[in-house]
Amino acid sequence: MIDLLHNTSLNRDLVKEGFCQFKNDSFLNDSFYSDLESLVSDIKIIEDQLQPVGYYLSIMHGDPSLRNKINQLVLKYIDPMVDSMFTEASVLTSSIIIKPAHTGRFTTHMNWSCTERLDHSAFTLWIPLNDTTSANGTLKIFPRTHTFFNAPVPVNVHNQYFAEFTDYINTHDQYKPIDVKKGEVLCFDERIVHGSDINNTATPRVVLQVVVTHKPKETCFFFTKENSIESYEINREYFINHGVLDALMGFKNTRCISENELPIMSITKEEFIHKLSLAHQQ
Ligand SMILES: O=C(O)CCC(=O)C(=O)O
Repeated sequence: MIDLLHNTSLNRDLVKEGFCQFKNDSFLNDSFYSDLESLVSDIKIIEDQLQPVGYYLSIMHGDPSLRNKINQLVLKYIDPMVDSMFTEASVLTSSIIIKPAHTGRFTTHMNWSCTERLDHSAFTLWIPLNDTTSANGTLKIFPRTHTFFNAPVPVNVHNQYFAEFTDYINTHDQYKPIDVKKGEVLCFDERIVHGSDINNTATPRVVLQVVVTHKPKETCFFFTKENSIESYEINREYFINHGVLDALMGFKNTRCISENELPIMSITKEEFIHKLSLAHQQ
């Protein structure tokens, strides 16, 4: 089994289930949470930013100075935490997610691939500022789905792979909300099928989301164009300066590294069910 994490039982969960929960470690102290709270209190959400999705992401809606401040916070508290959690990993990017009261559904999706080699994985560390449950739209994860797609996930089609049978996934009894308390860290493979429902409480749900890559020094995003798939150079500075809007608008500010024939990127409901049964036999 590949060694991603120092903690062997969490490593087993991450490799097998595609996610794990750091519950009893005191990685994050009070000053981290008060610094995060003070950054969040400076964010003034403009109503238009919430359209059409209903949530705020600093990587999309914030400006470079805010993203730089978040990066400073991550450098101070999260980079050392990543070093003590992972055998070999580094932070690629971070974002504050705010789901205001009574809004903010994330459609079921996989995250964008950010590594050229498929055997070099990437993970999200999902760090809530307040306890999250199904009441305020905590993260929902479909365990063991992280190995279903053997091709990079491009930024422009990441939620289209199972568009034909999203209802089946959304109502599946294994696709479950995960309760995460303030002080805990949920870690999941970027390829896992996940999403979340709206925040049904009157209090905003706030999360620091940090993407880490295991091993690779070269990180990239993928984009599909007609019959080809292109990869573009990205790094920590790129996300601070340009956020993800540049990527969504066709990568004006970075370099194309490669262009290849488009791999097959869809899956049928039958294939999904088959892969799920194989994943449960292991
Ligand atoms: O915060 C959420 O509800 C969803 C976040 C998400 O999709 C992600 O971190 O990849």
